[in-house]
Amino acid sequence: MEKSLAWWKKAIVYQIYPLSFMDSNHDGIGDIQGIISKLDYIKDLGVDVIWLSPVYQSPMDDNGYDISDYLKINPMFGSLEDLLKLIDEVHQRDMKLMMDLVINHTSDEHPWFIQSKDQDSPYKDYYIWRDQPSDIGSVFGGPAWTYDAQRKAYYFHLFSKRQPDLNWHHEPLRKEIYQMVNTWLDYGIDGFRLDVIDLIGKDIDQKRLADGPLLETHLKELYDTCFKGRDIITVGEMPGLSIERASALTDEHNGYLNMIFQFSHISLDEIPGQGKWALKDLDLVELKKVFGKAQSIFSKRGWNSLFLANHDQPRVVSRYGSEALRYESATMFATMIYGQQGTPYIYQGEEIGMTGVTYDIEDYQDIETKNIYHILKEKGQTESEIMTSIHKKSRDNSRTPFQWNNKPYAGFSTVKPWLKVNPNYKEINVENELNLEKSVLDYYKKLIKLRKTYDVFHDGAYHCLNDQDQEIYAYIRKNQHQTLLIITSFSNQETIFNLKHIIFKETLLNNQDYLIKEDNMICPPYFAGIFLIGDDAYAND
Ligand code: TEU
Ligand code: CA
Repeated sequence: MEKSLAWWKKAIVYQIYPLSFMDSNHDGIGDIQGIISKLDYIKDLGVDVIWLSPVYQSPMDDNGYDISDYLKINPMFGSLEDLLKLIDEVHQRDMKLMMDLVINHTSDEHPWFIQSKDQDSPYKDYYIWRDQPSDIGSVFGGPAWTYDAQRKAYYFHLFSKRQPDLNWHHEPLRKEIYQMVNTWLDYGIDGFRLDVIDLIGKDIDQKRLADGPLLETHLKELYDTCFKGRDIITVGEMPGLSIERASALTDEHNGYLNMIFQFSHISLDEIPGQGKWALKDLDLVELKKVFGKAQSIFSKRGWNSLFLANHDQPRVVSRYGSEALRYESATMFATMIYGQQGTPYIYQGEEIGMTGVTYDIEDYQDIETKNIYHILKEKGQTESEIMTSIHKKSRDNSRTPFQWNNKPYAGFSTVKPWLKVNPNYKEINVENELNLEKSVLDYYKKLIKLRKTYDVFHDGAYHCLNDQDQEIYAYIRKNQHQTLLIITSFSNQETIFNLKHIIFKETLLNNQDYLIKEDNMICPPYFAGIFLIGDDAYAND
């Protein structure tokens, strides 16, 4: 079945983490005016939509994912006027702006929560209160229940204890949320990324949290009250949802969201069931299996989002690739993921191949990292075991200030930033990338342009050629007009890809030179290439 190609299916999305993007007023904190000053850079990349992580009023316990007023802008980022200006400047450049919507929980400083502590307040049921806690744990470590002396009861919080979960069973709360959502849409923003939205249907007494019994009921109400009839882009972050369910919830006819961030591929480098800090190497065969499943399921129903990184995930080069072969591995991963079907998401700095950091524990700012350090200590892990996990997985890996140039603080600010700059900024920065003959940035631009030139990236069928190969990931994208072959090597050694039956027509993009000897392509470490090939029997499923 041919799919209609809504604009958001062809769009390239760029995520901005405002704290770390650009500081305009010299306080060490990124801000809205800083973003405005860099819009031409983003436009030049070929971006269509900007996703802005939260800039709302917040005590910043979880860097803004703890909101104390949904309709106010945090003064550290600017004013509502600045935000309206941002919307306007984005639109003037023919781009769109998507905001973050964090409605599973608020800050403990939200007036609703403060009033909810009073048994007699009209807000008493806005949050989840129980006389006795259960054994549910919080995502950031420790119990998901905290006792409140005023209310003389426990409130539920799946994240930090300063992020109480809203009670979605309570209709007046839902109505206030919808009103707020519509207010933002009426300001002229173009859509939302919905934070941990798979949690809003939970039934905590049955211990059903992600994809809970009322998820679809609430999503439908949200859709009918706020999204329906508006030409916007919506993506739901759903860490606890299966690929099958993600496809159903994004169905073109009776879905509630355009697409979902689904995390099956993200958890492959952790020991199953032991959480993100229990490290395991990525297995390429497993990765192909997960991507193959998603490509197949979404080709029939719903729509996929393509991402490897965001503000919660470590930098791709350091996580899966090679810092020594930074250009090669950064461009290879981009080719591998953005060659697939779905809407690409680029996280700020990915396009210049920024890397992770190995700081001392004192230099980390992230609440999850700080918590886990103490929890793993108490569990008896050694300092070096703990720091190995933190260096690999801390969320601060991707939150270090954006590296614009080789001036102090990487051109992000003129004063010491809120989080230490990655010491490699003199080598890795936008200015350098613009001067290099072969740069990650230049490759990203070419890749984005290519995606916009060939519709086969949007509508072509996917077929993996080598499910069981441990080094090379090769797949076909095919529609009635073209057949593409995408070859990516996950090896830091030279590898061989056998080309028999494949008739090359044209090389559309490659990150390095390759050699063809008889039937074989000799691929250098982290090779990536996209080729137009002859029509053949491959992509028929
Ligand atoms: O993240 C949701 C999420 O699943 C995280 O718990 C993720 O698993 C975690 O960061 C792993 O380290 C969203 C936001 O993206 C994140 O920044 C917030 O901290 C979280 O929700 C709470 O709002
Ligand atoms: Ca600032």
